[in-house]
Amino acid sequence: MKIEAITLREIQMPLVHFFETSFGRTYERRILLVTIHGEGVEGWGECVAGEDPFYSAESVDTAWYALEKYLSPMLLGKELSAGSDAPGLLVRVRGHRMAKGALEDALWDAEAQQKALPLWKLLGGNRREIACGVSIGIQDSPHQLLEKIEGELAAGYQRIKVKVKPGWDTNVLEQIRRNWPDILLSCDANSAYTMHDVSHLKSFDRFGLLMIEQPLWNDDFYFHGRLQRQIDTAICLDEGIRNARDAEAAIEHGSCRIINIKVGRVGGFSEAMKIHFVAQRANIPVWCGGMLETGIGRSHNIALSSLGNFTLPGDVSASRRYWQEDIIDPEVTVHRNGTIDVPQATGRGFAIRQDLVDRLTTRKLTLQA
Ligand code: OSB
Ligand code: MG
Repeated sequence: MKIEAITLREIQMPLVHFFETSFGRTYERRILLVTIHGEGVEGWGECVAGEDPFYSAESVDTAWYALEKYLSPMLLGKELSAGSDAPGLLVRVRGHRMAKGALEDALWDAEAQQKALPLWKLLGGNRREIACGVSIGIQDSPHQLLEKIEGELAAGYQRIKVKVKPGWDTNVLEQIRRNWPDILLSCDANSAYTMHDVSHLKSFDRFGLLMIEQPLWNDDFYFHGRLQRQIDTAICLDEGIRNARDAEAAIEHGSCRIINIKVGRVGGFSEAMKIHFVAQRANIPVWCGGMLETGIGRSHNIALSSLGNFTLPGDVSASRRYWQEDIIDPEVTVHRNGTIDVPQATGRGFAIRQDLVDRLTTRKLTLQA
């Protein structure tokens, strides 16, 4: 497919409920969307960078800059046969993985349409449905958190993950376990602890958690290995895994027993799949993380989650948990047994609500070949 034009666009969408992690609270998302135009096909990608550089160094604005000045020009006018062509063409740019991921995923999205294949099939997936969990942010009070958990369990979600930080951890986990001793429960610290907290983290073992996600520094796996040898709870790395090399090194070093794969964090589907296979060969289960995506990123996450080693419930959940109205049709819904159907239609399997996208757009730039 010849890349004729690339459109960058920023949309603004308020969250149904604020989302708070150890690094801050978000009420409204600013989201960068990428559209690749070529030979009558439109491929869409969503950049998962946040409004601020708090989860990683990237933000909406750094991604826009990288996409406008460097990454889009590297693809414009090129004759590309597949989404997997993108990483090689973008390799000269260091970092900016979320920006690259948006572009590469748009290309896979276009490729699936052009080949009239469902995206998940193009990626090599084989699941008909994916298992879903939810990530629940820090609330104003533990009571509010318990109410939220009750609602999500009633909706059928298979695993509850709560955000933790010093001061909002063992106290809330204690209360959760008192109410629900047997549910699949995990926690995510987004790097809120240090090696001074080892004995505190060790005390989480009593909660029988499925995992503790990224307890230490965002760029570390050396000390996570040291921590993993001192606690029974499985460590899951999120921020710390940037690529398949990291995954291999982290596994070899014993830094984690589980990996969270986010397609944007690692720079696109090609790298996400590599990580999936590295983990599979080492018997390390993976699951698909979320970044408060609109339906576009969400549909891509569903496709990725259909691969064989995504054996744990992910953070990919229903559109209505995030948005009053999602920008895809139909929106993503979850069955009472906590699963999402993998769509059988070609491409991403969800149509773009173009009118709604246009109404939400706050800036837009089309780059021509
Ligand atoms: O660490 O997984 C994370 C959201 C924003 C940034 C980082 C994370 C998250 C989530 C939310 O946990 C997952 C979701 O529901 O999309
Ligand atoms: Mg995380």
